[in-house]
Amino acid sequence: MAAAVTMPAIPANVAEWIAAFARLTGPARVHFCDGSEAEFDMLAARLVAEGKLIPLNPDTHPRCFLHRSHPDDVARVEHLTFVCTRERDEAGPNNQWLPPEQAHARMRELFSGCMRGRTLYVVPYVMGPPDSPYSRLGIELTDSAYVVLNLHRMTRVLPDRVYSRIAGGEPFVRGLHSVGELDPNRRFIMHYPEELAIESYGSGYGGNALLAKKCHALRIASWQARQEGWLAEHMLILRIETSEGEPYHIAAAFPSACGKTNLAMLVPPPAYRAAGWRVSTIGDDIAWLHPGADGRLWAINPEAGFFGVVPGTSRATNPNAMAMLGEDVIFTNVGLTADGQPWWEGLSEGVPAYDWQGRPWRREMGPAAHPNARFTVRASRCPSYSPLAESPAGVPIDAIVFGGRRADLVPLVMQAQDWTQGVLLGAAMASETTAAASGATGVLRRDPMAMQPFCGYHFGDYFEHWLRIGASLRSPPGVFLVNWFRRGTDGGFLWPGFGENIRVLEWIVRRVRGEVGAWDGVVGWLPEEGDLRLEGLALDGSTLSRLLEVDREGWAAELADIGRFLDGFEPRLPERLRERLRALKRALAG
Ligand code: SAT
Ligand code: MN
Repeated sequence: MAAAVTMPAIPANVAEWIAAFARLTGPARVHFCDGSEAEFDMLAARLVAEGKLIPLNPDTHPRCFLHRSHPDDVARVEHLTFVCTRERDEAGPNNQWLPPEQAHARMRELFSGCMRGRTLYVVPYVMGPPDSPYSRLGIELTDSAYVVLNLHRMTRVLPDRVYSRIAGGEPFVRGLHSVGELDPNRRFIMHYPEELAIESYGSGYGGNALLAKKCHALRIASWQARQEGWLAEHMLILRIETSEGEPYHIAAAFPSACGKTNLAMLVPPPAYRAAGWRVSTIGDDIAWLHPGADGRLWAINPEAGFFGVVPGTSRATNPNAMAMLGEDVIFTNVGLTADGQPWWEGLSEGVPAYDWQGRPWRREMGPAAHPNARFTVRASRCPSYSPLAESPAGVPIDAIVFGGRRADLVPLVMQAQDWTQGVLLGAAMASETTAAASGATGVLRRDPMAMQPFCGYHFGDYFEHWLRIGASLRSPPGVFLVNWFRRGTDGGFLWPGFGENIRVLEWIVRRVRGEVGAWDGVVGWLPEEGDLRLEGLALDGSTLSRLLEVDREGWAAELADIGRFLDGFEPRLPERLRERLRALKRALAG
């Protein structure tokens, strides 16, 4: 097995690491990725020949492909995901834990000989604009050409940059991945933050396999961020320009499949557009946030592409996404029409001929696309993508927004009264589970800062880190809580959502600018009547008051539950959060 002989520019530590993994896994050949379009085309053609990628109709969807994953491999698997630190307490009760030696031993056994007859791909990537001081390096070794194609679109595959920076002494995240046999009983995703290493076996799907995304840019990066004084967050980043042309930047955390992509690509309704409001997209999933020399918080998007949920995407819900889904897209687990077009629930045109597993589709079978079907596309294909996403310094964040899917209690919008309260509300976030992870959907669970599946260390330390970052900022962003998902007694959503969410963003911007007041709802500040612009919406008064009510009894029960939830992070829970929670309980009772 002659590994690491073809590219002389590879630093010795990288070459040794690749050679050791090749010795363990025994591939037939090693392919060093160059990140070029020619490489993409060559690998896509190879997968098409193997039947693992289906070219879509070239007239309607040029350069688009469909991939069908194994039916047992369609989402993240939190129960098989581990954070392996030397001390169990470092991983915290929010993570599954194994001692590193034990995890390495288990993975060595699985990896042993697993790539016989296969190609081992070496994918060196940069997370973040390559010239940004906040960018970070990683290399994924994988036996999946589908993973390589996805990394081509979602990261910056730049071997020269990566190898020369590593040769200069820069650390990099080491990702090892094999699809193995795609056997759910032989599947693990292990993280070793102390070693900047990831080992993943047995899945070819999404966050389990595209190690640059959740594994690197969130779990490992959150650990690095704590050491280095920044934050790695599960947040979209958007830029909003007011009718006066003033720009603001918002970072917003929502759990997976709760509308981050749609919000990041929001198209304002006609009246707002006519008045000059504009929204552009910097990122749809991950933000790396750094305190700047000016005392503000600055954000970069470490990714270069989107891995978005397909079902529900339409011209009505996300016209920007629809515009980018016509060309150069990898679809995973969507249905297919008779003339080779991708199809999913929510599209108004076309009918599926095949479901996501390739079975002839009939209405009785239910959805044709898997609910966690995804598109993979380069960010630059998005009409609302902002050139500022490539800015090495990033953008200054004016507001942080936390949001989840909650049928009741949490109002449409409220503002935390200060950073500490913002951290408390973020830590207490709860949301109904979605198809992005395996397991039951629609179950309410706590998901602090939308990071429950992604924080690479103890939540108690994480909350403390958030408080410390806030204290270090001279001009911290305002912190807001939103909920687009309140339901009425008939089960329907009370708020229209999508483009209309700009009405809430406008209020947030006006609050940040200090232009409007707010009433004190104890748990947060809420819009005064008339400050939330609602012209043109068919909302009756009672719906509006439901959307903006603070149900004191409901909140008293909620605060008690939050207290019990936070108890789980003792003794590392910051006393300041506990104090603030007590103060809120007293104020609510009084
Ligand atoms: O599968 S991923 O983890 O990449 C998508 C998500 O859950 O947000
Ligand atoms: Mn996500």
